[in-house]
This record gives sequence, structure tokens and C-alpha cells, in this order.
Amino acid sequence: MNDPVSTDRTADLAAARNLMEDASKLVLTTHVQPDGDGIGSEVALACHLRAIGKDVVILNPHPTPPRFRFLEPDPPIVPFDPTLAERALSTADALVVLDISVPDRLGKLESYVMEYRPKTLIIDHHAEPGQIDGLDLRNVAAAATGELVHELLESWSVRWTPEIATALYAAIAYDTGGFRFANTRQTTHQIAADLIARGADTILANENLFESYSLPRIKLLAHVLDSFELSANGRVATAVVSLGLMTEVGAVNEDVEGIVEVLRSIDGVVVAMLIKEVGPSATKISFRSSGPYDVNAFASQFGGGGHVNAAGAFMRESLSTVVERVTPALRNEFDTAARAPGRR
Ligand SMILES: [Mn+2]
Repeated sequence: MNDPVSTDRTADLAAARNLMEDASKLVLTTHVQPDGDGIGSEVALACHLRAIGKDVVILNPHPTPPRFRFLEPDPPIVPFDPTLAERALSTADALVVLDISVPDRLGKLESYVMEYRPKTLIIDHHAEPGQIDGLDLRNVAAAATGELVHELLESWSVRWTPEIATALYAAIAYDTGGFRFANTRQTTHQIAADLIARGADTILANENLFESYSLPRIKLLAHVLDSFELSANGRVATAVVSLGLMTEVGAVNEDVEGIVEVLRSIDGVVVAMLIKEVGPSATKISFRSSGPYDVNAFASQFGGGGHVNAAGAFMRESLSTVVERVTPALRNEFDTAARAPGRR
């Protein structure tokens, strides 16, 4: 909001508005395993586009997780289905891709997008430009895609509604962990204040995003808190979640989200790792760290990546193989690192 707006940016925003205004049928989408930022951003944009008479389908690679269902617009978000994807993308005048830039993050939608190649607008804050063809409204300084949709709507003399404001507030609150993560900047708070002035229901958003958990998730958390291991003099915390445990407590993938952050929050822990079995030879690892401890670099040794303090890796190996390979490596890496943090 208070960032200096370059003439290039003004031109890009105008081009983005023109692309959407010229279309009568639009498809909006976000990444696989859609999150609060992707969903909040597409819902806000869809509300405005529908208000100005556009035919809009929000078509996502996966269904909306229960935690984000309070954002469902009317008509609701459509989860992937081959017939619906074919129909939507073969007839769309324009596609808006939110919160991603890498084609394979479109999941099952990727092949339809590649086949029909509708005019595409990308609105994203990740640093991976140019991989999906189209007009690119990117800003890597933004804490959330929701900030960029706010900027776009501001430039469009939109008729703000509480529904639009709540969706964007939720998008930004989600990606900043409730305005706590290091990506939160002054502009982030200014945008949030503006959204509150425009009727954002902050209680609805915050309760759904941060104060509401499924019973299976709580049972999963109880198990992890009962079984995690501390090493490197209490600086490294690791835990394992098997498919058997997931089934036993009735948990689904999104129930695991955030549990690694609980381990990282233990006093003295600088690096936390959660290893999750996905299949017989498919295992997912999540890393969180604080300060200078770089889990991105560590994750890259195993084909993964992310940011300095939050990273992940996916390995085509069994749970036990991954535990045997990665756990000692993590201990060695960060036992040494924790003794000399300035040198990383
Ligand atoms: Mn995001």
C-alpha cells in the first residue's frame, strides 16, 4: 500500500485488469493441497469478477480442506474432476493462477492447461518466475498472494464487500501465521487494517484458521508429543508419523499440518523434523528451524527445498529407510551448527 508504485507496476496492473475484463468466462485456480492464501485469494477475486458480470469457475486440483470451508463462495469451489476440467478449460477465455508459478503444482489440471492454453494471468509471491506462460503479476516481497489481490482490487475501483475483505484477510493471516512469521512487513499490517475497515470478519477467520482442530489432529498431536525424540543437547527434535497411526486416529493429510511447528516451539529446539509415511516407498519430511539454522540447505541434500526456516522433502523410499538415513544426518548437521551458529 505504501510501497512506491512503479510505472511498470501500474502498467502490469492495468494489463491484468484488461485481460480479465476482456474475458467473459474465467477459470481461477491454485496449487495442489490448496491453502488459506490460495483459496482466500481466489475467492476474493471471484467475488469481484462475479459482481461485474463474469462467469467464473474456481477449479482446484484438490478439494477444499475443512479448515478453509468458511471461505466457500456461492457458487462454491469445484474440486478436480476430468469432465469438469475439460469443460471449464476448453471454454475459458482466461485463466488466473494464484499462489503458484510451477506447472506441476497444478496437479491434475496441468495437462488441461497445457492442452487448451487459455490466456493466463499469474498472481504469485513465490520466487519461481516464468514457468507457467502468461502475464506475471508477481511480487516476492509480498507476504501472501492475498496482498497482491488486494493491490489489484484497489487499482480496480472495486465495490468492497465483507466477503471479499474476509477472504483476503484470511489469505494474509494464513500465510503469515497470524502476522507472526518473518515475511510479515509493515505493508502487511496496513493492508490488514484496510481490510478490517472494509468489513473483514477477523474473528471468523482467526477462529477457523488457528483455533479449530479436528479430533484426529489432536490425537495425532498427542501421539507425536508422547513419542518425539530430542537430540544434540535438546536442540534437535524429531518425530515420525506412520500410515498405521494416521489410520488409527482417523487423520487425513491436513491434520499433520503445523505439528512440526509445535516441536520447533519447544524451548531450546532450533531444528524440528517430522517424517511422514505416505506409501510403501513414499515418505514426506517437513523441517522447521529458527534463526540462522538453514533447513533449506539441509533439505536440498535429499532433493527437497523451501526457505531457510521452513523446508520439506519428498523421498521415494520407505519410512524406515528415510528415518535411518536422515535422522543421523540431521543430528550431525545441527549439533555442529548449534555450536557455531555464526558460521552458517
Ligand atoms: Mn502464499
